[in-house]
Amino acid sequence: MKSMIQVAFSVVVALLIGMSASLAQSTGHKMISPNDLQWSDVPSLPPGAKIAVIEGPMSEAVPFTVRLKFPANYQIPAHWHPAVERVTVLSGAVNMGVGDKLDMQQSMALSPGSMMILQPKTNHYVFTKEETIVQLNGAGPWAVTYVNPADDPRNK
Ligand SMILES: [Cu+2]
Repeated sequence: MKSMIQVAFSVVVALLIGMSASLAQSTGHKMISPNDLQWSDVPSLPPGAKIAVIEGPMSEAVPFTVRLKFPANYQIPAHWHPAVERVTVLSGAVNMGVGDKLDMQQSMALSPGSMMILQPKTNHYVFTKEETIVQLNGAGPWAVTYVNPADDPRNK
């Protein structure tokens, strides 16, 4: 009988330890340094961009934080998102414009420290002249919809 109680006790302890471990994973705070970032390709953007997901995933209804790295002379044709897009420039410069078609004459250059907050379903475009890193904050589920479907790299 005593051993039964001991077994039951250790099962409860094991469950509690397991629960606190998974709680720590879902609510634990994160300390991220640039060296921790793992960069990968971005199927929804023209080739050349890299993404590092810090918080997410972007496909679920949770807050996300990602970094995007664009090479020099990179362009993202006009597109929109289903939710508010918050862009903070970390390095380089991002040129952004609002409209249905990429127009290099109609844009604003955002330098490091600058931020842009874009409302859902606003057509906008991006281009760079130098390598640029931005941070994107928003809430999923995220999507990129191109004004002209032919611009969508997933259709190529
Ligand atoms: Cu965008």
